[in-house]
Amino acid sequence: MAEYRNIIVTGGAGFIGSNFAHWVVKNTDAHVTVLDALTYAGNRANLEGIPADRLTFVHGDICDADLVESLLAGSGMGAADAGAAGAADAPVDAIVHYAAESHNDNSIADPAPFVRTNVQGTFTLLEAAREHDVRFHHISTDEVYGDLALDDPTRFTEETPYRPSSPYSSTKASSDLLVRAWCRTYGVRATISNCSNNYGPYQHIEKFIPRQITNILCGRRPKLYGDGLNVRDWIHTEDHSRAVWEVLTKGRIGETYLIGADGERNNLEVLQAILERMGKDPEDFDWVRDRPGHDRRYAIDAGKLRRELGWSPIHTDFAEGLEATIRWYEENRSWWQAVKQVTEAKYAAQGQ
Ligand code: NAD
Ligand code: TDX
Repeated sequence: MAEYRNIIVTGGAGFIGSNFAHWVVKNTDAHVTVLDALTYAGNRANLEGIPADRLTFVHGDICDADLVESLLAGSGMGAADAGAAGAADAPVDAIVHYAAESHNDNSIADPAPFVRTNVQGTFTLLEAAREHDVRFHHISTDEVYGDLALDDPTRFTEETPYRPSSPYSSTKASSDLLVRAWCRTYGVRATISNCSNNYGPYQHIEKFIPRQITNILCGRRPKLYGDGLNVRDWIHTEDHSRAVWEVLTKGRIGETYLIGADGERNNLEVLQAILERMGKDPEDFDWVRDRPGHDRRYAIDAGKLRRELGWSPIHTDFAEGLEATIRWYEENRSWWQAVKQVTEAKYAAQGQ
């Protein structure tokens, strides 16, 4: 099992990256250096509670080759928070790459930032990892495999051909291919994980579950796309973090691992579970315009991860995980309230 002392977590101020940063600090001895541009989706507050001597925060762009190079060369901490300066004296020995433009609807409205961050940004990091021979783990998505029919008996595996549908998923697929090529051609010590839909605390309220919870909390009606029968395979973000750690420390170089927790549910079911838990009538929502190119169903077979690395999810009760997530948004109104108006105005302009 490989050991790491100082890990760069790109996108560590976003939803899944910040959950991973908290998990690493709580469960390992590694120091975390977060590199995050703090786009609309990043929030420095997501990292609150992590002791200053375990975290270095660098406010910067993964497309900034000079900055990335200086971080790996050990001279880039000038951009770090004053409070955390000097906390990380060990050289960076791994990059876990979460930073991305991550929302499908945004990619349909304006794909340009997706090509820049997801493709150019991954290229920039890979070049630096190659130069400094740093272990690289790439966070990707099940969406690279396209979608499945509702009655298809199969699920995605590591062998499923790539067939991305949206500007978002096509840029994630592109970044995966770059990682594979850099691994094979240049010997970059890389792995890839493709995970299903995450839920849990700190998820931006543009995404399905927190959008509906916060709609109800501020007296708006939830919004369901299309016929509501699209299926997503839900996993609690803490289970994703645990799986990424397994792949980082025990995964075979050059391999891809699919991460999923057998959590298939259609959107209508999930929305009605939220309405019910929040004391609302199950029909108290609006049907809205469907997403163009909307993927029908995602489903992950995580057999390889379970067999090879011994991982299994601990959040196996979706109702319980959803309940805790609802509570988190109820108790952390100040975290989301300021961006609710602008998020909903954007959706309203799209008829959603
Ligand atoms: P998010 O949008 O919540 O967070 C993305 C973070 O990246 C933000 O903090 C943002 O500031 C940062 N960022 C964006 N552009 C940057 C740049 N150019 N330089 C540096 N930082 C930048 O996203 P998320 O939902 O936490 O997703 C994280 C990763 O996990 C992504 O790679 C995504 O493709 C992948 N993923 C997400 C899911 C999901 O369900 N949300 C599922 C599977 C895989
Ligand atoms: O208001 C809504 N109503 C609705 O019906 C929203 C925001 C979404 N939906 C539907 C669309 C999808 O079928 O809910 C489902 C989930 O939507 P999103 O939260 O936008 O997630 P999805 O498009 O499935 O992508 C997510 O999982 C894979 C993440 O955003 C990606 O980053 C990840 O790669």
